[in-house]
Amino acid sequence: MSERTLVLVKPDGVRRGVIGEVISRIERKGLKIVAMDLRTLPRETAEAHYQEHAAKPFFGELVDFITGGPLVAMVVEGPRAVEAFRALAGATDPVKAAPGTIRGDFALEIGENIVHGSDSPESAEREIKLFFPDLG
Ligand code: DGI
Repeated sequence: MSERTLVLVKPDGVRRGVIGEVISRIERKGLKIVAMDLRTLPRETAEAHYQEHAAKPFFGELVDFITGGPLVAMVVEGPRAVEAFRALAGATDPVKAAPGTIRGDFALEIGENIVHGSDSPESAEREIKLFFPDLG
């Protein structure tokens, strides 16, 4: 059974020029991109997206960062897409992320870890509605 997940190439990934690299890894894995665009997030969308971190000390920094430049948002589909993309992304802390993963290969700082992938099918549904309200 197919599942969907929300993937972001965050502003650091766009600045670093790794959009193609991320897309290529998604495609090589056999996952399918079913929606995609480049956009700069309004603060309200960023705050809603990261609502589970609203009380954390790094929340302000996180919202500044994610709204600080264009990002690529996409909906990725495939069997166990949520887990499959998180495996491609690697651990949240890029120093701990295994080499061969996106974060393991391209990042060093937790606040600039290149990509986002939904952490559960429930989060994916909420995030896809937030980013792509017109997607059926
Ligand atoms: O789902 P993940 O992106 O792997 O991780 P998460 O949902 O725990 O955290 C969301 C984002 O918040 C993460 O990609 C980077 C940022 N973050 C998490 N922990 C810290 C952090 N940013 C800073 N500056 N400091 C943190 O401790």
